[in-house]
Amino acid sequence: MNASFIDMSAHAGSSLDSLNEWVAQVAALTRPGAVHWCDGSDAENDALTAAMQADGTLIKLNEKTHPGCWLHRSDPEDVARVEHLTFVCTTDRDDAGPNNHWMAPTDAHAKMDALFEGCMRGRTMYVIPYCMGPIDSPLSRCGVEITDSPYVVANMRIMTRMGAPALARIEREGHFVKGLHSTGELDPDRRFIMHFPEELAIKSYGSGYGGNALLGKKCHALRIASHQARTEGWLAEHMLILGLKNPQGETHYIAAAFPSACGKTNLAMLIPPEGYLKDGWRVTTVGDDICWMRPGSDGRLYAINPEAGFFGVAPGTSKKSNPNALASIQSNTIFTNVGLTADNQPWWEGLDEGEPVTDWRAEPYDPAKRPAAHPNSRFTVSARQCPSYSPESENPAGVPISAIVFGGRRPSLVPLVFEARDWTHGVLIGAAMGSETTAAATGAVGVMRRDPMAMKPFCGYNFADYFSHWLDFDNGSNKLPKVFHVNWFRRGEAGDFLWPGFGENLRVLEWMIGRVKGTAGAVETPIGNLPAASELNLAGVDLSAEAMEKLFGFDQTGWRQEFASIGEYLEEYGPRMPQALKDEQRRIAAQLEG
Ligand code: SAT
Ligand code: MN
Repeated sequence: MNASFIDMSAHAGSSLDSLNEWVAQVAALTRPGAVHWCDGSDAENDALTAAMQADGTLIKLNEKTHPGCWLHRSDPEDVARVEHLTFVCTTDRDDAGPNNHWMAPTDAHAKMDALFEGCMRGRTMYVIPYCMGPIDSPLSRCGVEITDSPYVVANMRIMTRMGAPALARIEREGHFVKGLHSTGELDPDRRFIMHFPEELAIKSYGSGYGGNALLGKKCHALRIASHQARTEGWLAEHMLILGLKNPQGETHYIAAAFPSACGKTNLAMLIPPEGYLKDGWRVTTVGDDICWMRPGSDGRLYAINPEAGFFGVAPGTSKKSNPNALASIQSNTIFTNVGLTADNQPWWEGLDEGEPVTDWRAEPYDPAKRPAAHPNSRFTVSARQCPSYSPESENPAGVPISAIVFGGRRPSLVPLVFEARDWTHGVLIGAAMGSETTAAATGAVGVMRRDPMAMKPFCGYNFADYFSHWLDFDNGSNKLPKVFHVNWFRRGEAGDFLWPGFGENLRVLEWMIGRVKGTAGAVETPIGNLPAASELNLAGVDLSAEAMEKLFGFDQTGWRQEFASIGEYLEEYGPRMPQALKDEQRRIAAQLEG
């Protein structure tokens, strides 16, 4: 590792002055024993990995079955995002909005700098230049994360384009997002994730967990980027991107927003049901979590995946639910907080093969005590290892989006799929999204909350302004995608899921593309267009009468209540909430009265 140490002075005099200056300031504050500039090379990664194996940060998994795979066990109190400790620090509190925790930037800097003071003594400070998106794409944006966690370095290497090419782009552009991170003492009482959108800066202290510590991901690519996107005329969204190829050989790209741990990875890697496969239908994966979109010269929205890897939820991933993900994570993967089999293979609930002997806390597995894998245990793997990986992921121009899909976990009321009448209605559908909470964040699981566009934890500014920004894309010249809402999680009276999901979701995507092309029919209702009974191919799917009614029906009384609640929600944002959205809510509420 010493060989790849670069003296900070190596960059002096170049256009990296501001980067050098910032690194020097951070070093003066945090007092590391050494500074390492990451170049992203294999040699650097090998050296770091060996050091982490030696000190127990990484545990080698079965090299025969899982070559190049590692297990990391995090602190048991540090296993998920911490929304209550995540702040957006804007000069004006209203710019952060009721959707964010807020602190004045000067107070936040003072609080964080006190925590960072001397925190890297005796440790190595890593400087990670990274690019979110293909290195040559005008849609991509760069950042630098400074961290004292080698685990973060190893994950950032998989999740972003990290190292020398990113540093070269930063040198060319002269600007970047500044992210400062330390695991600190991992004390939940000394843990904060602070964002300074006006300064394009992030400070994160006290957690080593993914969304809190891999600053390129949620902190940069969503919270800071959503702010940048608003000022620059694009969108930074919590969406997967998939390519859907039909038997005629046409590929349509779909972007879909679901809250964390609601199946984005599964949908992005979907394998069509047998008959569809025979006919030539294919799904290719561009991204599973984040989507940056901007109008191209033809007025269509073009999207890139700013990430280079997947940070997916392990539990529930199986040959049945997501064979592509399972195939991806057989090698060169970092597992975090999963269980182990007797022969050192990774194991989690829902894997459907093998037996755990050790749980994620390194104790003998006892189902009465705790699950083998933490419900939010994760795998980190390069996107290129996915059998459905789309080479279009590297296209600097991005891919044209034909449809945008919103969805959440809704056990009742919400049908399988419906289509927005137009863009404004689509924005309302996104703004009104609700979902049950999951283990991806600390706090109660299974509680219904509004999670507009799956961005509740990730929008770096006031939701009212965010909805205005979305509405502004309908400017008369853009050719915007059609907008849909799906609900894979509708339950019956007995509590069972009514829709089989997974591969069968392709049937719903097929209907959407039929709508985009004008070949599929729909029934108009006040909440939007539902598939006419004969228009969604259900051949070979066994659905009960209850399922048919609940998945494809429209419950006027239930929706009347839902729209009253949506109206109240919009009012919470006061006068900043765009009138057009309130009018749309009122128009539909009035129709529901009829
Ligand atoms: O923890 S992450 O934010 O990286 C993953 C997620 O919750 O979506
Ligand atoms: Mn996510």
